[in-house]
Amino acid sequence: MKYSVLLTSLLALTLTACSVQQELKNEVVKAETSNVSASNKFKKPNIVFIAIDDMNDWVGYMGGHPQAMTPNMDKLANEGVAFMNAHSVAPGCSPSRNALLYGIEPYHSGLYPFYEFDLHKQLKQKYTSLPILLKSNGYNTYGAGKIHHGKEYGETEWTDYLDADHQPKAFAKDKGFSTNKKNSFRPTTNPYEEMFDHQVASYGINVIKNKQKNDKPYFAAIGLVKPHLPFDCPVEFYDALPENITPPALLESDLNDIGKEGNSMRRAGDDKRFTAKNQWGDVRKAYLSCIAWADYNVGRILDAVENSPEADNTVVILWSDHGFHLGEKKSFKKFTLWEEANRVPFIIHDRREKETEQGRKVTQAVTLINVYRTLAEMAGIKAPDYVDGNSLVPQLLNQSSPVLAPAIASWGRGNYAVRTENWRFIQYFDGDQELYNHQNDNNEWHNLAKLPEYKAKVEELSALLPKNEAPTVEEYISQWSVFGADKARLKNDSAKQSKKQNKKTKKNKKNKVQ
Ligand SMILES: [Ca+2]
Repeated sequence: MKYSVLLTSLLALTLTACSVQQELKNEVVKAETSNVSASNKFKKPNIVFIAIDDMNDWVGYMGGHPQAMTPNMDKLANEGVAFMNAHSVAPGCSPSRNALLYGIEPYHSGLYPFYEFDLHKQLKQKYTSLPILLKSNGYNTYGAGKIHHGKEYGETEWTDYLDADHQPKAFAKDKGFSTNKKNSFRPTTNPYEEMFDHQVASYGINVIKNKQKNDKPYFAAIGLVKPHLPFDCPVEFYDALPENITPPALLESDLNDIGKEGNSMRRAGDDKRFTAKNQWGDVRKAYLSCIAWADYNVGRILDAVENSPEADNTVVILWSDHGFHLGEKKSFKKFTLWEEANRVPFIIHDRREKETEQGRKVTQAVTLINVYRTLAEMAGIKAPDYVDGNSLVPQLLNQSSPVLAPAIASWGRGNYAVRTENWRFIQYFDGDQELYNHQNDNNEWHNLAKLPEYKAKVEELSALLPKNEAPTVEEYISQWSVFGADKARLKNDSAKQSKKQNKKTKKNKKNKVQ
Protein backbone atom coordinates (compact mmCIF):
# COMPACT_ATOMS: atom_id res chain seq x y z
CA MET A 1 0.00 0.00 0.00
CA LYS A 2 2.70 2.41 1.10
CA TYR A 3 4.73 1.56 -1.96
CA SER A 4 1.89 1.92 -4.45
CA VAL A 5 1.06 5.36 -3.04
CA LEU A 6 4.68 6.33 -3.40
CA LEU A 7 4.74 4.94 -6.91
CA THR A 8 1.67 6.90 -8.02
CA SER A 9 2.85 10.15 -6.52
CA LEU A 10 6.26 9.75 -8.05
CA LEU A 11 4.74 9.02 -11.46
CA ALA A 12 2.41 11.98 -11.16
CA LEU A 13 5.39 14.22 -10.71
CA THR A 14 6.83 12.78 -13.97
CA LEU A 15 10.31 13.03 -12.65
CA THR A 16 12.93 11.86 -15.07
CA ALA A 17 16.19 12.09 -13.17
CA CYS A 18 18.10 8.81 -13.24
CA SER A 19 18.57 8.66 -9.47
CA VAL A 20 14.84 8.99 -8.93
CA GLN A 21 14.19 6.24 -11.47
CA GLN A 22 16.61 4.01 -9.61
CA GLU A 23 14.89 4.82 -6.33
CA LEU A 24 11.57 3.96 -7.96
CA LYS A 25 12.95 0.63 -9.13
CA ASN A 26 14.15 -0.13 -5.62
CA GLU A 27 10.73 0.65 -4.22
CA VAL A 28 9.08 -1.68 -6.74
CA VAL A 29 11.49 -4.47 -5.76
CA LYS A 30 10.70 -3.85 -2.09
CA ALA A 31 6.97 -3.86 -2.84
CA GLU A 32 7.31 -7.22 -4.59
CA THR A 33 9.35 -8.56 -1.69
CA SER A 34 6.69 -7.59 0.76
CA ASN A 35 4.05 -9.38 -1.38
CA VAL A 36 6.10 -12.56 -1.13
CA SER A 37 5.91 -12.34 2.64
CA ALA A 38 2.22 -11.58 2.58
CA SER A 39 1.65 -14.96 0.89
CA ASN A 40 3.56 -16.67 3.71
CA LYS A 41 1.62 -14.95 6.43
CA PHE A 42 -1.14 -17.52 6.42
CA LYS A 43 1.07 -20.57 6.53
CA LYS A 44 1.86 -21.42 10.14
CA PRO A 45 5.60 -21.96 10.45
CA ASN A 46 7.36 -24.23 12.90
CA ILE A 47 9.11 -22.09 15.50
CA VAL A 48 12.47 -22.96 17.02
CA PHE A 49 12.81 -20.69 20.02
CA ILE A 50 16.32 -20.73 21.50
CA ALA A 51 16.56 -18.99 24.88
CA ILE A 52 20.01 -18.40 26.31
CA ASP A 53 20.80 -17.49 29.90
CA ASP A 54 23.05 -14.52 30.81
CA MET A 55 24.81 -14.23 27.45
CA ASN A 56 26.11 -10.74 26.79
CA ASP A 57 27.57 -9.33 23.56
CA TRP A 58 30.78 -11.41 23.77
CA VAL A 59 29.63 -13.10 20.57
CA GLY A 60 31.60 -12.94 17.31
CA TYR A 61 29.11 -11.09 15.10
CA MET A 62 28.38 -8.56 17.88
CA GLY A 63 32.03 -7.61 18.34
CA GLY A 64 31.88 -7.56 22.15
CA HIS A 65 35.05 -9.59 22.66
CA PRO A 66 37.89 -10.34 20.22
CA GLN A 67 38.37 -13.94 21.42
CA ALA A 68 34.73 -15.05 21.26
CA MET A 69 34.25 -18.45 19.60
CA THR A 70 30.72 -18.50 18.22
CA PRO A 71 30.76 -19.80 14.63
CA ASN A 72 27.18 -21.05 14.79
CA MET A 73 25.55 -17.89 16.07
CA ASP A 74 27.65 -15.92 13.58
CA LYS A 75 26.34 -18.15 10.79
CA LEU A 76 22.76 -17.67 11.97
CA ALA A 77 23.30 -13.89 12.01
CA ASN A 78 24.59 -14.10 8.44
CA GLU A 79 21.57 -16.05 7.26
CA GLY A 80 18.82 -14.25 9.11
CA VAL A 81 18.26 -10.81 10.58
CA ALA A 82 20.52 -9.77 13.45
CA PHE A 83 19.25 -7.06 15.76
CA MET A 84 22.57 -5.44 16.60
CA ASN A 85 21.15 -3.02 19.13
CA ALA A 86 18.87 -5.39 21.07
CA HIS A 87 18.31 -5.15 24.82
CA SER A 88 16.62 -6.93 27.66
CA VAL A 89 13.44 -5.55 29.21
CA ALA A 90 15.09 -5.96 32.61
CA PRO A 91 18.64 -7.06 33.48
CA GLY A 92 17.56 -10.11 35.53
CA CYS A 93 16.21 -13.55 34.54
CA SER A 94 12.85 -13.35 36.30
CA PRO A 95 11.62 -9.90 35.15
CA SER A 96 13.16 -10.29 31.69
CA ARG A 97 11.48 -13.63 31.04
CA ASN A 98 8.17 -12.59 32.61
CA ALA A 99 8.07 -9.56 30.30
CA LEU A 100 8.94 -11.57 27.20
CA LEU A 101 6.77 -14.61 27.86
CA TYR A 102 3.66 -12.79 29.14
CA GLY A 103 4.22 -9.90 26.71
CA ILE A 104 4.03 -7.09 29.23
CA GLU A 105 6.40 -4.32 30.30
CA PRO A 106 7.30 -4.31 34.03
CA TYR A 107 5.86 -0.79 34.36
CA HIS A 108 2.48 -2.18 33.21
CA SER A 109 2.56 -5.47 35.16
CA GLY A 110 4.40 -4.33 38.31
CA LEU A 111 6.81 -7.28 37.87
CA TYR A 112 10.05 -5.32 38.32
CA PRO A 113 12.10 -7.73 40.48
CA PHE A 114 12.41 -11.50 40.96
CA TYR A 115 9.62 -13.69 42.33
CA GLU A 116 9.17 -17.12 43.83
CA PHE A 117 8.00 -19.60 41.24
CA ASP A 118 4.49 -19.85 42.70
CA LEU A 119 3.70 -16.46 41.19
CA HIS A 120 3.18 -18.09 37.78
CA LYS A 121 -0.16 -19.56 38.85
CA GLN A 122 -1.55 -16.11 39.41
CA LEU A 123 0.11 -14.63 36.32
CA LYS A 124 -1.62 -17.22 34.16
CA GLN A 125 -4.99 -16.11 35.49
CA LYS A 126 -4.24 -12.59 34.32
CA TYR A 127 -2.14 -12.99 31.19
CA THR A 128 -1.82 -15.30 28.20
CA SER A 129 1.72 -16.63 28.06
CA LEU A 130 3.29 -17.07 24.64
CA PRO A 131 3.25 -20.90 24.87
CA ILE A 132 -0.44 -20.82 25.87
CA LEU A 133 -1.23 -18.49 22.95
CA LEU A 134 0.47 -20.85 20.51
CA LYS A 135 -0.88 -24.05 22.07
CA SER A 136 -4.45 -22.79 21.93
CA ASN A 137 -4.02 -21.69 18.31
CA GLY A 138 -2.95 -24.81 16.49
CA TYR A 139 0.57 -25.49 17.76
CA ASN A 140 2.19 -28.39 19.54
CA THR A 141 4.36 -26.75 22.18
CA TYR A 142 7.52 -28.45 23.39
CA GLY A 143 9.88 -27.09 26.00
CA ALA A 144 13.17 -28.05 27.58
CA GLY A 145 15.60 -26.49 30.05
CA LYS A 146 15.10 -22.92 31.21
CA ILE A 147 12.29 -21.03 29.54
CA HIS A 148 10.36 -19.39 32.38
CA HIS A 149 12.32 -18.37 35.44
CA GLY A 150 11.13 -21.24 37.58
CA LYS A 151 9.92 -24.72 36.82
CA GLU A 152 6.76 -24.17 34.84
CA TYR A 153 6.18 -27.36 32.96
CA GLY A 154 2.38 -27.67 33.19
CA GLU A 155 0.17 -28.95 30.42
CA THR A 156 -1.70 -25.66 30.01
CA GLU A 157 1.45 -24.38 28.31
CA TRP A 158 3.25 -27.45 27.05
CA THR A 159 2.34 -30.47 24.97
CA ASP A 160 5.49 -31.95 26.48
CA TYR A 161 8.42 -30.65 28.54
CA LEU A 162 11.83 -32.07 29.39
CA ASP A 163 13.08 -31.42 32.89
CA ALA A 164 16.71 -32.24 32.10
CA ASP A 165 19.07 -33.74 34.69
CA HIS A 166 21.86 -31.93 36.45
CA GLN A 167 24.49 -34.68 36.71
CA PRO A 168 27.32 -34.53 39.28
CA LYS A 169 30.25 -32.74 37.65
CA ALA A 170 33.85 -33.87 37.39
CA PHE A 171 36.38 -31.06 37.07
CA ALA A 172 39.66 -30.83 35.18
CA LYS A 173 42.65 -30.64 37.51
CA ASP A 174 44.52 -27.38 38.00
CA LYS A 175 42.35 -25.31 35.70
CA GLY A 176 40.39 -22.27 36.80
CA PHE A 177 39.18 -21.88 40.39
CA SER A 178 36.07 -21.91 42.53
CA THR A 179 35.00 -20.27 45.79
CA ASN A 180 31.77 -22.23 46.15
CA LYS A 181 29.41 -24.33 44.05
CA LYS A 182 27.91 -21.31 42.29
CA ASN A 183 31.00 -19.14 42.00
CA SER A 184 32.88 -21.78 40.10
CA PHE A 185 35.06 -21.10 37.05
CA ARG A 186 36.42 -24.57 36.25
CA PRO A 187 36.06 -26.73 33.15
CA THR A 188 34.44 -30.18 33.39
CA THR A 189 35.50 -33.60 32.13
CA ASN A 190 32.06 -35.26 31.98
CA PRO A 191 30.95 -36.68 28.63
CA TYR A 192 28.99 -34.04 26.69
CA GLU A 193 25.81 -36.14 26.93
CA GLU A 194 25.76 -35.70 30.69
CA MET A 195 25.66 -31.93 30.48
CA PHE A 196 22.31 -30.20 31.00
CA ASP A 197 22.43 -28.10 27.84
CA HIS A 198 23.37 -31.08 25.71
CA GLN A 199 20.27 -32.93 26.92
CA VAL A 200 18.13 -29.84 26.35
CA ALA A 201 19.42 -29.33 22.80
CA SER A 202 19.00 -33.06 22.04
CA TYR A 203 15.37 -32.87 23.11
CA GLY A 204 14.81 -29.94 20.73
CA ILE A 205 16.61 -31.80 17.94
CA ASN A 206 14.26 -34.77 18.39
CA VAL A 207 11.23 -32.51 18.12
CA ILE A 208 12.60 -31.01 14.90
CA LYS A 209 13.60 -34.40 13.43
CA ASN A 210 10.41 -36.23 14.32
CA LYS A 211 7.91 -33.74 12.94
CA GLN A 212 5.55 -35.64 10.64
CA LYS A 213 3.88 -34.03 7.67
CA ASN A 214 0.39 -34.21 9.17
CA ASP A 215 1.38 -33.07 12.66
CA LYS A 216 0.46 -29.61 13.85
CA PRO A 217 3.31 -27.10 13.49
CA TYR A 218 5.60 -27.06 16.52
CA PHE A 219 6.88 -24.44 18.89
CA ALA A 220 10.15 -25.86 20.23
CA ALA A 221 11.34 -23.77 23.18
CA ILE A 222 14.92 -24.77 23.93
CA GLY A 223 16.31 -23.09 27.04
CA LEU A 224 20.11 -23.32 27.37
CA VAL A 225 21.45 -22.41 30.82
CA LYS A 226 25.04 -21.53 29.92
CA PRO A 227 26.81 -19.14 30.18
CA HIS A 228 24.93 -18.63 33.50
CA LEU A 229 27.01 -19.23 36.64
CA PRO A 230 28.70 -21.55 37.52
CA PHE A 231 30.95 -20.99 34.50
CA ASP A 232 31.69 -24.64 33.86
CA CYS A 233 31.55 -26.55 30.58
CA PRO A 234 33.53 -29.29 28.81
CA VAL A 235 37.26 -28.70 29.02
CA GLU A 236 37.75 -28.80 25.22
CA PHE A 237 35.98 -25.45 24.94
CA TYR A 238 38.10 -24.01 27.74
CA ASP A 239 41.34 -25.28 26.20
CA ALA A 240 40.43 -23.92 22.78
CA LEU A 241 40.76 -20.39 24.17
CA PRO A 242 44.15 -18.69 24.44
CA GLU A 243 45.94 -18.56 27.79
CA ASN A 244 45.73 -14.78 27.99
CA ILE A 245 42.27 -13.30 27.74
CA THR A 246 41.97 -9.71 26.58
CA PRO A 247 40.41 -7.60 29.35
CA PRO A 248 37.59 -5.20 28.44
CA ALA A 249 38.58 -1.54 28.09
CA LEU A 250 38.44 0.11 31.51
CA LEU A 251 38.76 3.73 32.60
CA GLU A 252 39.94 4.29 36.17
CA SER A 253 37.85 7.45 36.64
CA ASP A 254 34.73 5.91 35.04
CA LEU A 255 32.67 5.89 38.23
CA ASN A 256 33.31 9.50 39.22
CA ASP A 257 30.26 10.72 37.34
CA ILE A 258 27.81 8.08 38.61
CA GLY A 259 25.35 8.72 41.44
CA LYS A 260 24.23 6.75 44.47
CA GLU A 261 21.58 4.47 42.93
CA GLY A 262 23.73 3.57 39.91
CA ASN A 263 26.58 2.70 42.24
CA SER A 264 24.36 0.63 44.52
CA MET A 265 23.58 -1.72 41.62
CA ARG A 266 27.23 -2.60 41.03
CA ARG A 267 28.75 -5.78 42.42
CA ALA A 268 31.76 -3.88 43.68
CA GLY A 269 32.85 -6.61 46.14
CA ASP A 270 33.24 -9.23 43.41
CA ASP A 271 35.29 -6.84 41.27
CA LYS A 272 37.56 -5.98 44.19
CA ARG A 273 38.12 -9.64 45.04
CA PHE A 274 38.87 -10.77 41.48
CA THR A 275 41.18 -7.80 40.97
CA ALA A 276 43.05 -8.30 44.26
CA LYS A 277 43.54 -12.02 43.64
CA ASN A 278 44.32 -11.53 39.95
CA GLN A 279 41.41 -13.83 39.01
CA TRP A 280 39.65 -11.82 36.30
CA GLY A 281 41.52 -13.67 33.53
CA ASP A 282 40.22 -17.04 34.76
CA VAL A 283 36.69 -15.69 35.21
CA ARG A 284 36.58 -14.22 31.70
CA LYS A 285 38.11 -17.32 30.15
CA ALA A 286 35.53 -19.55 31.87
CA TYR A 287 32.71 -17.23 30.71
CA LEU A 288 33.95 -17.26 27.10
CA SER A 289 34.26 -21.05 27.21
CA CYS A 290 30.63 -21.36 28.35
CA ILE A 291 29.57 -19.10 25.48
CA ALA A 292 31.47 -21.37 23.08
CA TRP A 293 29.73 -24.40 24.64
CA ALA A 294 26.31 -22.73 24.26
CA ASP A 295 27.22 -21.94 20.66
CA TYR A 296 28.14 -25.59 20.03
CA ASN A 297 24.67 -26.63 21.19
CA VAL A 298 23.07 -23.90 19.10
CA GLY A 299 24.97 -25.36 16.14
CA ARG A 300 23.53 -28.83 16.79
CA ILE A 301 20.02 -27.38 16.79
CA LEU A 302 20.62 -25.35 13.61
CA ASP A 303 21.97 -28.43 11.81
CA ALA A 304 18.81 -30.31 12.74
CA VAL A 305 16.67 -27.49 11.32
CA GLU A 306 18.77 -27.35 8.15
CA ASN A 307 18.34 -31.08 7.58
CA SER A 308 14.66 -31.28 8.48
CA PRO A 309 12.07 -31.86 5.74
CA GLU A 310 10.24 -28.68 6.81
CA ALA A 311 13.34 -26.49 6.96
CA ASP A 312 11.80 -23.96 4.58
CA ASN A 313 8.74 -23.53 6.77
CA THR A 314 10.64 -22.90 9.99
CA VAL A 315 11.41 -19.74 11.91
CA VAL A 316 14.44 -19.73 14.19
CA ILE A 317 14.57 -17.11 16.91
CA LEU A 318 17.50 -16.82 19.30
CA TRP A 319 17.76 -14.48 22.28
CA SER A 320 19.49 -14.11 25.62
CA ASP A 321 17.55 -12.87 28.63
CA HIS A 322 20.07 -10.09 29.47
CA GLY A 323 23.75 -9.22 29.37
CA PHE A 324 26.56 -9.51 31.93
CA HIS A 325 29.38 -7.39 33.34
CA LEU A 326 32.86 -8.87 33.51
CA GLY A 327 34.65 -5.94 35.07
CA GLU A 328 33.17 -3.07 33.05
CA LYS A 329 32.15 -0.30 35.46
CA LYS A 330 33.97 -2.34 38.11
CA SER A 331 31.04 -4.70 38.25
CA PHE A 332 30.38 -8.42 37.99
CA LYS A 333 27.12 -10.05 36.89
CA LYS A 334 23.96 -8.25 35.74
CA PHE A 335 21.43 -6.04 37.60
CA THR A 336 22.52 -2.65 36.24
CA LEU A 337 21.00 -0.35 33.61
CA TRP A 338 24.24 -0.04 31.65
CA GLU A 339 24.90 -1.44 28.17
CA GLU A 340 26.84 -4.51 29.24
CA ALA A 341 24.05 -5.86 31.47
CA ASN A 342 21.37 -5.17 28.87
CA ARG A 343 22.67 -5.68 25.33
CA VAL A 344 21.87 -9.18 24.07
CA PRO A 345 22.22 -11.43 21.06
CA PHE A 346 18.88 -11.42 19.22
CA ILE A 347 18.50 -13.03 15.82
CA ILE A 348 15.45 -14.03 13.80
CA HIS A 349 15.82 -16.27 10.79
CA ASP A 350 12.55 -16.78 8.97
CA ARG A 351 13.61 -19.53 6.61
CA ARG A 352 10.55 -18.84 4.47
CA GLU A 353 12.25 -15.50 3.64
CA LYS A 354 15.75 -16.84 3.03
CA GLU A 355 16.34 -14.86 -0.10
CA THR A 356 15.29 -11.50 1.25
CA GLU A 357 16.60 -11.38 4.77
CA GLN A 358 20.03 -12.92 4.39
CA GLY A 359 22.46 -11.25 6.74
CA ARG A 360 20.49 -8.06 7.39
CA LYS A 361 21.65 -6.05 10.37
CA VAL A 362 19.11 -3.88 12.15
CA THR A 363 20.83 -1.09 14.09
CA GLN A 364 17.71 0.51 15.54
CA ALA A 365 17.28 -0.10 19.25
CA VAL A 366 14.78 -2.82 20.20
CA THR A 367 13.99 -4.76 23.34
CA LEU A 368 12.76 -8.31 23.72
CA ILE A 369 9.28 -7.02 24.57
CA ASN A 370 8.69 -7.20 20.80
CA VAL A 371 9.18 -10.98 20.63
CA TYR A 372 5.58 -11.80 21.60
CA ARG A 373 3.86 -9.76 18.89
CA THR A 374 6.48 -10.73 16.29
CA LEU A 375 5.90 -14.46 16.78
CA ALA A 376 2.13 -13.97 16.98
CA GLU A 377 2.17 -12.21 13.62
CA MET A 378 4.42 -14.84 12.06
CA ALA A 379 2.03 -17.54 13.27
CA GLY A 380 -0.99 -15.60 12.01
CA ILE A 381 -2.46 -15.30 15.51
CA LYS A 382 -3.93 -12.17 17.06
CA ALA A 383 -2.05 -11.20 20.22
CA PRO A 384 -4.21 -10.27 23.23
CA ASP A 385 -4.92 -6.53 23.44
CA TYR A 386 -2.89 -5.99 26.64
CA VAL A 387 0.34 -7.16 25.01
CA ASP A 388 3.07 -4.50 24.81
CA GLY A 389 5.65 -4.02 22.10
CA ASN A 390 5.27 -4.21 18.34
CA SER A 391 5.81 -6.87 15.73
CA LEU A 392 9.28 -6.70 14.18
CA VAL A 393 8.08 -8.32 10.94
CA PRO A 394 8.45 -4.94 9.12
CA GLN A 395 12.11 -4.81 10.22
CA LEU A 396 12.64 -8.38 9.03
CA LEU A 397 11.55 -7.32 5.56
CA ASN A 398 13.16 -3.90 5.46
CA GLN A 399 15.64 -2.82 8.08
CA SER A 400 14.84 0.86 7.71
CA SER A 401 11.20 0.47 8.80
CA PRO A 402 11.02 2.48 12.00
CA VAL A 403 10.67 0.44 15.20
CA LEU A 404 7.61 1.78 16.97
CA ALA A 405 8.08 0.62 20.56
CA PRO A 406 10.72 2.57 22.51
CA ALA A 407 13.54 0.43 23.91
CA ILE A 408 13.11 0.73 27.66
CA ALA A 409 14.67 -1.36 30.40
CA SER A 410 13.78 -1.19 34.06
CA TRP A 411 15.46 -2.41 37.22
CA GLY A 412 13.22 -1.59 40.16
CA ARG A 413 10.25 0.78 39.99
CA GLY A 414 11.41 4.25 39.01
CA ASN A 415 14.74 3.14 37.51
CA TYR A 416 14.72 3.14 33.71
CA ALA A 417 17.10 3.11 30.77
CA VAL A 418 16.02 4.34 27.35
CA ARG A 419 18.12 3.17 24.42
CA THR A 420 17.92 4.70 20.95
CA GLU A 421 20.14 4.09 17.95
CA ASN A 422 22.91 6.29 19.35
CA TRP A 423 22.05 7.10 22.96
CA ARG A 424 21.52 5.53 26.35
CA PHE A 425 19.67 7.63 28.91
CA ILE A 426 19.20 6.42 32.47
CA GLN A 427 16.73 7.90 34.93
CA TYR A 428 16.94 6.71 38.52
CA PHE A 429 14.06 6.97 40.97
CA ASP A 430 16.00 9.45 43.14
CA GLY A 431 16.28 11.93 40.25
CA ASP A 432 19.81 11.05 39.22
CA GLN A 433 20.47 10.76 35.49
CA GLU A 434 23.07 9.45 33.07
CA LEU A 435 23.43 10.08 29.35
CA TYR A 436 25.86 8.32 27.02
CA ASN A 437 26.58 8.95 23.35
CA HIS A 438 27.28 5.62 21.67
CA GLN A 439 28.61 7.29 18.53
CA ASN A 440 31.85 8.05 20.34
CA ASP A 441 31.51 6.40 23.77
CA ASN A 442 30.64 2.70 23.40
CA ASN A 443 31.97 2.01 26.88
CA GLU A 444 29.63 4.52 28.51
CA TRP A 445 32.49 6.21 30.30
CA HIS A 446 31.38 9.83 30.01
CA ASN A 447 28.08 10.77 31.60
CA LEU A 448 26.80 13.81 29.68
CA ALA A 449 23.53 14.26 31.57
CA LYS A 450 24.66 17.17 33.67
CA LEU A 451 26.25 19.17 30.86
CA PRO A 452 24.11 22.14 29.77
CA GLU A 453 24.62 21.44 26.06
CA TYR A 454 22.81 18.08 26.45
CA LYS A 455 19.77 19.47 28.24
CA ALA A 456 17.60 19.17 25.12
CA LYS A 457 18.72 15.56 24.53
CA VAL A 458 17.91 14.68 28.15
CA GLU A 459 14.46 16.23 27.76
CA GLU A 460 13.86 14.42 24.46
CA LEU A 461 14.75 11.03 25.95
CA SER A 462 12.96 11.68 29.26
CA ALA A 463 9.77 12.11 27.26
CA LEU A 464 9.97 8.41 26.27
CA LEU A 465 9.87 7.22 29.90
CA PRO A 466 6.65 5.59 31.12
CA LYS A 467 4.13 8.17 32.28
CA ASN A 468 2.36 5.81 34.65
CA GLU A 469 3.95 3.03 36.64
CA ALA A 470 2.14 -0.03 37.93
CA PRO A 471 2.79 -0.54 41.66
CA THR A 472 5.22 -3.37 42.39
CA VAL A 473 3.55 -6.76 42.79
CA GLU A 474 4.57 -7.78 46.31
CA GLU A 475 3.23 -11.29 46.62
CA TYR A 476 5.97 -13.94 46.25
CA ILE A 477 8.56 -11.17 45.87
CA SER A 478 12.27 -12.00 46.23
CA GLN A 479 13.35 -9.29 48.64
CA TRP A 480 17.04 -9.27 47.64
CA SER A 481 16.19 -8.20 44.11
CA VAL A 482 14.14 -5.09 44.95
CA PHE A 483 15.74 -1.87 43.71
CA GLY A 484 14.43 1.62 43.12
CA ALA A 485 11.51 3.40 44.71
CA ASP A 486 10.28 0.43 46.81
CA LYS A 487 13.59 -0.81 48.15
CA ALA A 488 13.77 1.11 51.43
CA ARG A 489 10.12 0.50 52.34
CA LEU A 490 10.14 -3.21 51.54
CA LYS A 491 13.42 -3.65 53.35
CA ASN A 492 11.92 -1.95 56.42
CA ASP A 493 8.79 -4.07 56.19
CA SER A 494 10.76 -7.27 56.04
CA ALA A 495 13.07 -6.14 58.87
CA LYS A 496 9.98 -5.38 61.02
CA GLN A 497 8.49 -8.73 60.08
CA SER A 498 11.58 -10.70 61.03
CA LYS A 499 11.84 -8.72 64.30
CA LYS A 500 8.24 -9.65 65.06
CA GLN A 501 8.96 -13.26 64.13
CA ASN A 502 12.04 -13.32 66.39
CA LYS A 503 10.01 -11.93 69.32
CA LYS A 504 7.35 -14.56 68.76
CA THR A 505 9.93 -17.37 68.65
CA LYS A 506 11.56 -16.09 71.85
CA LYS A 507 8.20 -15.89 73.59
CA ASN A 508 7.31 -19.41 72.51
CA LYS A 509 10.64 -20.71 73.78
CA LYS A 510 10.08 -18.94 77.11
CA ASN A 511 6.61 -20.46 77.41
CA LYS A 512 8.01 -23.88 76.69
CA VAL A 513 10.66 -23.53 79.38
CA GLN A 514 8.02 -22.43 81.90
CA1 LIG B 1 31.84 7.43 33.81
